[in-house]
Amino acid sequence: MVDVREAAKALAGARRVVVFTGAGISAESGVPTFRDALTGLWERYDAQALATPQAFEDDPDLVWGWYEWRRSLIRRVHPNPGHEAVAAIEAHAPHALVVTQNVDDLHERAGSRAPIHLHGSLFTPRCAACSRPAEPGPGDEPEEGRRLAPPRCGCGGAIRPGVVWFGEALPEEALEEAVQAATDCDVLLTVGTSGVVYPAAEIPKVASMFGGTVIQVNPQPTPLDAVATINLHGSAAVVLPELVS
Ligand code: BJW
Ligand code: ZN
Repeated sequence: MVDVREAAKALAGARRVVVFTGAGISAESGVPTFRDALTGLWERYDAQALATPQAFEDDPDLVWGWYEWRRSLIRRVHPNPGHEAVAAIEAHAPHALVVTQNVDDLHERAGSRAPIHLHGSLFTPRCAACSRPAEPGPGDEPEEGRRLAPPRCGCGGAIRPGVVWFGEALPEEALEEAVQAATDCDVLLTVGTSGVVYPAAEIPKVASMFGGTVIQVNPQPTPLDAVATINLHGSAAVVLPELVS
């Protein structure tokens, strides 16, 4: 409670704020976190192995089916009070930037202006061969656990999800903007990330190194506990609204 008040005060007094989010912020909307993603009929697969260029090359129908299933799930869910509190923080701070690792669009749907998507988006497919953007399509609503052949580009290449897989570079401008904002910020609020995927996990560390106050919201311990000035152990949809009320 004391920590929540201290965190709310730090946020209210900050000129420059970065909100850095991971899968945990969307959990209470009904989106499984990345490390919990393979439940139900996807259970026998390993998310870390599916989210690679190699997996798409080896079995495009399996990987495309997984992503289309996730995209159809995102379409059916709604932003939660955590996303809404982030949009409120953004509206109140003189300078605020939302940096998300998430590939869903729930920040946008909650009213965040232009969140940076460090790991891309489920809604920006492109050709795996020529990189030309493709239409996200009406959504084939594949059944859970089902393979689905990816559409083809005019060049003959397979359409792939517009996400950043393991071993791929993050979008350069997005990463630079996020690192610059972390360098300059008074407060960085990190929410619902396990903090184990790099280079994204450097961002709270950069903020701390350059003198920013780091506030973490997560029900579980993470490696970022060591970096955070204030650790709020709770869920995003409960704790974040308390920071803006
Ligand atoms: C709640 C909650 C509630 C639950 N409220 N909280 C340095 C050291 C070691 C390895 C590396 C390194 N640098 C690079 C690497 C390799 C690799 C890496 O980091 N590997 C580690 C796993 C060891 N990184 C890469 O490969 C990156 N690329 C790269 O480095 O390229 C180099 C290069 C340069 C130039 C040219 C070419 C190459 C790319 C990383 C891309 C990551 N992509 C993914 C998949 C995206 C698509 C998809 O979704 O399928 O992004 S992986 C996955 O992890 C996804 C997420 O954005 C990301 C982070 O996960 P996140 O968001 O933290 O989720 P979870 O599930 O891990 O955690 C959820 C958290 O929420 C938990 O803490 C819960 O407690 C909490 N929670 N309910 C609040 N209600
Ligand atoms: Zn093409």
